Amino acid sequence: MTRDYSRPEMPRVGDASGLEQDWRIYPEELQLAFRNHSILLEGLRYDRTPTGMHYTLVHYDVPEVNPGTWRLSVDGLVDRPLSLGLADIQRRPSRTLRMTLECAGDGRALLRPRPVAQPWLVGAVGTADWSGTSLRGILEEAGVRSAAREVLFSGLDHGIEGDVEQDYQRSLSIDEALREDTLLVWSMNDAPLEPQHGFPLRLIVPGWYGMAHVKWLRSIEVLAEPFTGYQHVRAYRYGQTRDETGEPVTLMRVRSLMLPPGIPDFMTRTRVVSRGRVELRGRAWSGRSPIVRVEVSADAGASWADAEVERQSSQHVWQSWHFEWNADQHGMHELCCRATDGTGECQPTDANWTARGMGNNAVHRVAVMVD
Ligand SMILES: Nc1nc2c(c(=O)[nH]1)N[C@H]1C(S)=C(S)[C@@H](COP(=O)(O)O)O[C@H]1N2
Ligand SMILES: [Mo]
Repeated sequence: MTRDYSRPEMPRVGDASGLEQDWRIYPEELQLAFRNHSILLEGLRYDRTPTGMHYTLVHYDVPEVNPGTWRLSVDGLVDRPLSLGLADIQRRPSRTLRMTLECAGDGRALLRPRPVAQPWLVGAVGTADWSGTSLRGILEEAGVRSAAREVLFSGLDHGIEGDVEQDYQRSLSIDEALREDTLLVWSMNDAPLEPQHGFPLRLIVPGWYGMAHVKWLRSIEVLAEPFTGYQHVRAYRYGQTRDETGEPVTLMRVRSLMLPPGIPDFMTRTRVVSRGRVELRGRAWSGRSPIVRVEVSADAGASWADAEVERQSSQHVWQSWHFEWNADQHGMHELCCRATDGTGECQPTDANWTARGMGNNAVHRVAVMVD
């Protein structure tokens, strides 16, 4: 099934190491940006992101699924392999979890040099209510054998990436898979999953960057050995070159975003506000712990002041923050925000550069003109 596409006639963009030194983006990146949209920053005002404003990321194509004939197989190191229809799964005990989800590549297109891939600026994030059943219940029914190390999740989507033809596949350790909040969900924001969000069933793994939440599930396989597929050992790694293995990408790093204040200039999105008091607000999250602090700078990060941070409404959900800015100086300003989580991690001023552009959680910057 895995085929090698490293043939000279396959078209490529970027240099040999998959990087681009220039600011100008390729048409191929624009094409990906249209397919995979981020949140509109003004959408940060909603506690729960309206489904159509939630970011989406689809590596290959949205697969065609007939819900009447679709089945989920559960096999590998289990005592009783299962083949479940959607109705079988929906008859199980259900729960709803509100959760913030962010793509690990968020912020990639702000890096220099720029890794050529889905060119996220900021806002590959959203918060939704996900309803489904615990994966643990299904694994217990199948009877996981004691030699189990990992659980592999395969999607129905198929494509070519990094010269490798593949199904989209990710695994979890058996401990992660058995955590109570790891869910198989069929609903987003009280409606059936939209095709682009994984209809009919997807995995939800709270705290993890987006790649773990496998959409369009077709199979769950319990493994005795760690999975070494493309999305694990190559794509989602923090390495300084594309060949370097680096640390695996796992939980979401601490991050904050600001709702752009005032009104936008159409072309550049530069903001214009009137002189005086300006209410700044936004959201902050981390996959590791609640947010304990958000700071705002009105001078491009030279000085910082504390914003007020709301308590987390439930685990795994972003927190809102607000700050009253005394905009008494005419002219251009660069507003910034940065968050700190309960583990003490704070967003860096300069990006964490990696060859695949993962986990760039540098401070959010917004250009504002005071009129
Ligand atoms: N089967 C499958 N699952 C997938 C993907 C994919 O391409 N195929 N993309 C992953 C990535 S990288 C992200 S960021 C999230 C995006 O989820 P969303 O589109 O519902 O926001 O889905 C993940 N699950
Ligand atoms: Mo992602």
